[in-house]
Amino acid sequence: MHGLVRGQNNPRLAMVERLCPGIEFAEGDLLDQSSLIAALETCQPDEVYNLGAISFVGLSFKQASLTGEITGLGVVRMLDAIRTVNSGIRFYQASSSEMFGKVRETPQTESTPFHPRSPYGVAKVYGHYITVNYRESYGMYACSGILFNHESERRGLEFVTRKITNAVAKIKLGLQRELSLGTMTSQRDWGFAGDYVRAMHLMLQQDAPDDYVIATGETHSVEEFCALAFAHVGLDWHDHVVTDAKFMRPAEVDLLIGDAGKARERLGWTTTVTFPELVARMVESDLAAHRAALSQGVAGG
Ligand code: G4F
Repeated sequence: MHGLVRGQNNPRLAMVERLCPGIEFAEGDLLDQSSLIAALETCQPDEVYNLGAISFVGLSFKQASLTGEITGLGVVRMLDAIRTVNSGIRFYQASSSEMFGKVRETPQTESTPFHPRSPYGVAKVYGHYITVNYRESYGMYACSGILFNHESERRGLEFVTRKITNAVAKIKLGLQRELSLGTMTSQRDWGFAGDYVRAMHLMLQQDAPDDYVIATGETHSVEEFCALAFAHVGLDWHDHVVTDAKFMRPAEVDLLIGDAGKARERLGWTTTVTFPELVARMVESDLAAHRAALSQGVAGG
């Protein structure tokens, strides 16, 4: 297994090496076509998983054209690199439920029309359709996984789930007093990232390439996530959560809920972690990390 590393002295490299020992790394950047070709020539992979993106929706509003370059055009650069080096390489594109945006039907399926609500969502629609187009035009084994929100204790602190569980742990341990959030009414179909990675792999092991929705089929609001996370440590979220307009977005995706029936039927894919289990494992992980930092006299993030 090889990972693509971007930039000079990338600070995330050490973290990935620690979490996933045994991975080899190649340098490359989704903005630089020739670097992708060189990386593929070096690694000679059978499969390529393109998860590279500016993936934080909030940031995409502030850096819209860069998001288009990386999250959107980065996909065609990778597809062209594959065609140049070995068109037999199987390709997975990380498409997103953000493409559904202002949803046209509920639940969302592979045939639900897109109506993205952010520069990120718009760029992902391009990535999705260029993947479909290269499959149809050049016969490539290219799949698009339309993944709904997938979370774990490894989630970045900028995303709402980890922001909440990290704050819950710090509040419980007396390291923080309150938590500022944006829109509390947004509803998301939150699943466990490990289950979703299994789905990505399954997509590339089939006889023919296709596109699949990956989701739990349940939706919960940010408020519900907060309520469960605070309750897990015996606290009431009403006592600690405040709203701050600076975390609200120029346009919001109000409700997402996916129908993964096709993936269940054709890939045999199912979820293994329920919503309450997901919240609990994330809170427990942040509690353990902050307790460990406290015992070593270090303040955690
Ligand atoms: O955690 P979020 O930032 O995730 P979002 O926007 O749903 O996107 C994530 O899931 C997508 C899959 O559908 C991925 F494609 C994408 O890359 C990313 O992984 O926000 C979830 C909801 C939003 O409605 C947001 O407005 O939570 C709301 N929210 C409320 N307060 C907040 C906050 N989001 C963040 N990040 N921070 C807040 O303080």
